[in-house]
Amino acid sequence: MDFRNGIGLRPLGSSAAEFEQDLLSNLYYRRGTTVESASAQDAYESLVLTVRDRLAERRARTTAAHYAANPRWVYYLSAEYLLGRQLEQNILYSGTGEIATAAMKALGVSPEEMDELDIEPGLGNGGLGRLAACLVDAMATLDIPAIGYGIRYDFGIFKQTFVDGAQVEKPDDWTFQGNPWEFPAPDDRQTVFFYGHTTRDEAGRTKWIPGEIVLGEPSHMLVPGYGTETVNIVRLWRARGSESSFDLERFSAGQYAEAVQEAVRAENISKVLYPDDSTELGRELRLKQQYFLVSCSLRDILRRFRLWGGPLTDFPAKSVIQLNDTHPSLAIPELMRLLVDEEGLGWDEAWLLTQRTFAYTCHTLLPEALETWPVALFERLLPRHLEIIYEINQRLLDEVRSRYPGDIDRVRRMSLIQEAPERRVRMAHLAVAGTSAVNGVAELHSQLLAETTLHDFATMWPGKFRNVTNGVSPRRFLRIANPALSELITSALGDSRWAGDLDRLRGLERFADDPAFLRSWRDIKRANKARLGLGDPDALMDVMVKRFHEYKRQQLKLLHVITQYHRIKDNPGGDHVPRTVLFAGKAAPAYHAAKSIIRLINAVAATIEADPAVTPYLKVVFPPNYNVTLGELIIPAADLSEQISLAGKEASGTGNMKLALNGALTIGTLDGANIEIRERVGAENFFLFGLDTPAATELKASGYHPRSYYERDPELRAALDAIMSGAFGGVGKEVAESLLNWDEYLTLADFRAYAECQEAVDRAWQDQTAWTKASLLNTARAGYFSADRTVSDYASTIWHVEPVRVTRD
Ligand code: Z15
Repeated sequence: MDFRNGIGLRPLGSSAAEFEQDLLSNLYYRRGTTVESASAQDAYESLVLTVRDRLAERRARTTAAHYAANPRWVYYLSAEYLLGRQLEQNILYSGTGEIATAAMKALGVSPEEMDELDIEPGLGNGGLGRLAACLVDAMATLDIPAIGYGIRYDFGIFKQTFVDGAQVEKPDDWTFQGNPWEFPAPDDRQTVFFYGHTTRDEAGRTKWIPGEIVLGEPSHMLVPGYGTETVNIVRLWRARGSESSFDLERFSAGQYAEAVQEAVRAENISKVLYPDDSTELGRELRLKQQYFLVSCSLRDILRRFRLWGGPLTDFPAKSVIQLNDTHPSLAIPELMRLLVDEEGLGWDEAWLLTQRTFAYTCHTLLPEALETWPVALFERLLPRHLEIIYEINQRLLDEVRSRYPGDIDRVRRMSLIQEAPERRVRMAHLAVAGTSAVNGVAELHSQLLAETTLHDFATMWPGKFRNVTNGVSPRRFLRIANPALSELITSALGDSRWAGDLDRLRGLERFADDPAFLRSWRDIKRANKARLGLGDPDALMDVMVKRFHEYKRQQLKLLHVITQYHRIKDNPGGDHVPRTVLFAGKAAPAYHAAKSIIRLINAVAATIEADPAVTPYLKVVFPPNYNVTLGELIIPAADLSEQISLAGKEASGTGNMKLALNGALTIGTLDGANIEIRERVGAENFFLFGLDTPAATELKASGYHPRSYYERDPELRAALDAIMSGAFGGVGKEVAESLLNWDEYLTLADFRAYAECQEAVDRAWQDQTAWTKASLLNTARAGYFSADRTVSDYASTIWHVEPVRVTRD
């Protein structure tokens, strides 16, 4: 075979007959079964392999094109990826929809049955993990040579169940049946060190003598681009014991369990995803996971760089590494260690190369989400990295002292080491110091980062700071999640190019006053509600889907639900707007306050459900286990999108974008990307309420007394009194008490404005034509929130990379 001319592959067939043939051959040769005895799982796995092969072929051509182009690569480092189900997306992206459907018919299985067997890899918590998935999708779509690096957790985010309304977690053994989408590459395994100590050799070079050695074994999943030939990958590392971790002596002595205990310990590193979103637990195993990801990925990146053979000084010219939050920020001292200790470069040269290679995305402003690790833990687990961090810190603080002579408080604030109450390493400071670009994830967030959390750094290095507003995949969250609306859009716009060029949705604006079109728009929303099957499809579907966190204020929505319940009870014959209120989301298992809110929502839902005077107007539903798959079902059914975080707390939000894109109107605060959504869809198509960031800051500073709101507002008082008096099965008193006594996130201060805004929502809903027009305009004007736009912003302002086109040859 001549590999210089094409890739030496006989192309797979694109006809229905060829697809069916390939599927049968996968059933026989790969599954080892027959049509007669095939189970649904056999059919599913054969289908996956048939689709996967067509993408693998494109992957081979992509690799060939990348080799030929020798481009600058983007490496996205993320501890989390929430990829969602793969089957439907890969069928869409491989253009095999029709032929796959025909082949499944011939086999006697339905597409729905196949989708049910397609397990979602839940390798993330929430927004940050799903953002990573949307960005890798968009990088492939824009033909950017990129690899996403992550961890292949054996157990993903826990499965949420409710027992008596309380969240109970179940393990997510997502690979129980294997994972047919994955390509293991054990030959690319890497060695990772932990613990031990450092020594210097005669030449003065530092050497790390590890106390534990673990192997990292990669496998990858394909990440196809939409409407292009590019197929990129995410490469996920799994920890394995090394040969030496097997204790032969103990084995010979019959101590079998003890003989493998070191290997078991090693494999625990990638055993389970930490289920905390936006809070840090500070567990040793978590730091081990982070270093494991970083060490394996950097060695792999360097291996790839060496294939090309250029001098190390060209490393940044060929690689940009984007850090998804501080979770992979150990990559900074790790690259320094590789360059200085292993490659023998001088500190200054290594530092310039390191800074030029990395960029850092910050996703929060919450102090409890900013990672810090005890120096003592670092010293034990990563002794050499601590030395390197001290050296980085010394040089950083020298720069601070020379720029701001005498300003010792600034030195203390900017240090990589927090001194009191305990010495800890500040990972965000490390990430800012070791990168050439730092970005927030929405305009307001980036501005607040520079004004508050990272103010000192933004003052010293103003050129480093950027904004890149988040975006979402229009393929997954509109084309796949909402097929009926997608068809309507395609027929209105004349083609389906909008899915790869979302600004084209603007073309829908000319139907904003077309009664027949609005009728279709409304019918589809109704059908999506019926498909979801939770509540009356003619009721207003009011949706709050996101992780449970007090700053997101599910409790504010709940207080309003209770108020609405009271209003209906007090006036059973009134013309109340029928609503289904849908909550969905998980709470971190150790976050008791969030779990109390979940339990109270379920209790309120049950009380309402048991009251026939109220059920015609109000229903509260809480489907368990919110994940990407469930989101794809709920989001297209939403009329109203709840984005009610306290202003200044939600970095961006991305559910807000998905919901607006699917024609939900937002009720929201001036927080995160809500501000940009409102600017684009138009203030008249958005329900705004509540304190803005300066007002919230000022209220807190001037002394906030939640009880005064309780005392002045009879409806608010009635809602809290109902909880306190046990009206909801005695559940939730601690929620009410915490609001009355502390209310960290100013829930009571925003209650009245929220209730009034909800009345404006009810009034707007009475005019269905006007509502539907606003819904259409939300979709038409949401093009900016495509992850394709986000990635093209990263590419032009931070990565400075060019696309590489892959041809069909
Ligand atoms: C996470 O999902 C987010 C921030 C974090 O600090 C962590 Cl640890 C997890 C979220 C933000 O809360 C959300 O506002 C943002 O849209 C999302 O990251 C993606 O940037």
